[in-house]
Amino acid sequence: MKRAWQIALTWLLSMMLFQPGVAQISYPMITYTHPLAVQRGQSSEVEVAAVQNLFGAYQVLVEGGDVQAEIIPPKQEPKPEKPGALPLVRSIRVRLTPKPDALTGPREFRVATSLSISSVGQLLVVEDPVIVEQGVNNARESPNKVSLPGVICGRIEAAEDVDWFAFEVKPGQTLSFLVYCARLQDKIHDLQKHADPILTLYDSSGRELASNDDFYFADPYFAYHFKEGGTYYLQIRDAIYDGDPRWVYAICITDRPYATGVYPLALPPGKSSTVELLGPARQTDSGTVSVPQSAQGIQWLPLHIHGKPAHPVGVYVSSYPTGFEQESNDTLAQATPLSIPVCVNGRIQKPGDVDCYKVRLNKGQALRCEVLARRFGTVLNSPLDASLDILDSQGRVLATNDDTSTAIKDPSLTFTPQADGEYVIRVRDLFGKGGETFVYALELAPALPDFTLRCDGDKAWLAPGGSMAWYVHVNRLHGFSGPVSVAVRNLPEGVTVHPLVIPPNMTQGVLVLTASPQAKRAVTNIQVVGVASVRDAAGKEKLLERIATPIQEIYLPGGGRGRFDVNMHTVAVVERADVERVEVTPQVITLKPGEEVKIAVRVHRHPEYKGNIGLDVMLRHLGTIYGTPLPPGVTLVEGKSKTLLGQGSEGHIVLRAAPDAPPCDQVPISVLAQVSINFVVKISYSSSPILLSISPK
Ligand SMILES: [Ca+2]
Ligand SMILES: [Ca+2]
Ligand SMILES: [Ca+2]
Ligand SMILES: [Ca+2]
Repeated sequence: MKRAWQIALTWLLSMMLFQPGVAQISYPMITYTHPLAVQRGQSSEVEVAAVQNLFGAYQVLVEGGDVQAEIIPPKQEPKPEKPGALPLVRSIRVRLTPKPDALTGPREFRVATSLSISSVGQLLVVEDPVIVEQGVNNARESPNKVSLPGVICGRIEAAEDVDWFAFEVKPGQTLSFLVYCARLQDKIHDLQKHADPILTLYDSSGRELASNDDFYFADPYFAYHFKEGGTYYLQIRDAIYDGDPRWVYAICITDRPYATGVYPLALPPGKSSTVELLGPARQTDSGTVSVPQSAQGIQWLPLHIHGKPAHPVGVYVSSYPTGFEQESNDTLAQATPLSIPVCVNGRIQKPGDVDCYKVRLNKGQALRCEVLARRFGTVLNSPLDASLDILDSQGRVLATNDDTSTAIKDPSLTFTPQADGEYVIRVRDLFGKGGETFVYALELAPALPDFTLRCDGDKAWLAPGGSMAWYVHVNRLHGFSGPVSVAVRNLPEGVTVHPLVIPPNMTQGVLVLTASPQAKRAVTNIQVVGVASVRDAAGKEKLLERIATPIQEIYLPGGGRGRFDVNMHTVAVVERADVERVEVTPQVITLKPGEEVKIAVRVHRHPEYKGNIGLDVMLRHLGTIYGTPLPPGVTLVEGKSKTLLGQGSEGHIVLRAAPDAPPCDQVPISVLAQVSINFVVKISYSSSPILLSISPK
């Protein structure tokens, strides 16, 4: 069997021998993994499929470090369809081996090829044996017979596809049925429409016993207690009978205890805590969760039941002391007293329940209040749709919030009291619902200067001598107004990044990653880290470090550029690119307010790449700016710039400083040379950074 590099070499040689084509190198966009699940402690083979090209795949990086992955060489060497073209590889086979004690649950992964790095793919680590859907199972009369416990992996592969499974149950058994499907599709780059699975249980006479559509967001879950033994049937389909060959699913069926959630939801770090188990198949009342000392924020941690390891649960780890609500606390007079800072655990335990807390606040000292209960795209899945109010002691509502943002349905707010005194914080369900599973954590802490970072660009792949750009966005919080220094940790050998400081009057900056001309093929997961000096509660200066959340571009129906948070941030050195280098002159610019500068751009193409190239200084799509390094008062003069190079290689960019542009000092900007892959996806290669200053008037 040939190794990937030998296959790549064969291909490179073939490129030299044959007529050149218009090779547009994209990144592979992983669409599905089938089977979706792999059993821990076992080696199993899965198919990983992608849009664009997986040719030259040589390594799979799996999140978490507890799953070994090995690419199985193809039985037949991929051949190009046309001489000179790249062989097209739409799927690869990967052998996955999760460690025996690997945490069960979803994992992100990426495939590194000699030409690129893929978008994020998803796989699921499970405890029980994997059963793969076989043949025609579209009717109750022709089901796949499965033995339990097990994890059924299949696909809703076409419109009107309905998958039937039959299994034997012992009298008195309680089984949990848990589906992973829709919630793994949100991070998939190129999946225009998403599945909405619905799961239904039938007895042998065709009577419906249980059904669920949306429990974990769009994915179903239910449990059923079987009084009588015998054969039972399970059906899965899309809620509107739609289908797609890329719609893979896993149905985890077990008779072990299963908790859909725990109370308390907020746990302290560095401790083992006893928790109440929630949900119809918990089978026992309590378990324990051990939180590592280093854990912080939303976590997926193993639950222990009767001292034995069970499945993981989603919890929130707060850096503040944890507290508990004390019922009755439905009225202002009954409010549970708290001292700040605190992360208090509460539950809207029946319809109409209201939870009130009272705190003493001083005039002018801002308080941050945040509810954590249910967050799309995370493991927090309380049914509570919380609403948060701040009231004065007379019961007047001073501040209120339902949703932190369109993406975060949990409420949060910052409240600055106008007078010293006692205030009440009130939590309830927006629609007056409630129940034992309606748990939440409420974090109350002084609103101290802070910031968060997001990075547009979740992956970069660099040919030797080449550069790519990422846009880092800073969200300054609670009066923080200082500069943020940004660096990148764990870059592959031969890759460097230019220093970036996002000045106080800017909210974003560009990171230009560059591979040295000698850099060899490599791939690593990296971290983009921001550091800033802030004042703590005592007014002392301290350094605050925040890690950027990588955001992956997602292809939206209709051609929009969507974005979704992912966990893996990856940089690779590849063997070649369509654009080898983007040369810009000058590289250091000082403008007076009102002045213009012309930047000459020369694109060094790969000899094989003859297609169109466009230039820009901003990351834009359909009129929306997703990233710009330009300081305030500096604009791109479109009319004087030559950005559409067609099949040429030379252009220019004209920038203008407005007459009132404020001064700035050596702000890095860069020029992008863009190759269109399709209507939506552009691959942006970058120049090295240009340092732009504006002198004071
Ligand atoms: Ca099917
Ligand atoms: Ca559903
Ligand atoms: Ca309550
Ligand atoms: Ca209450």
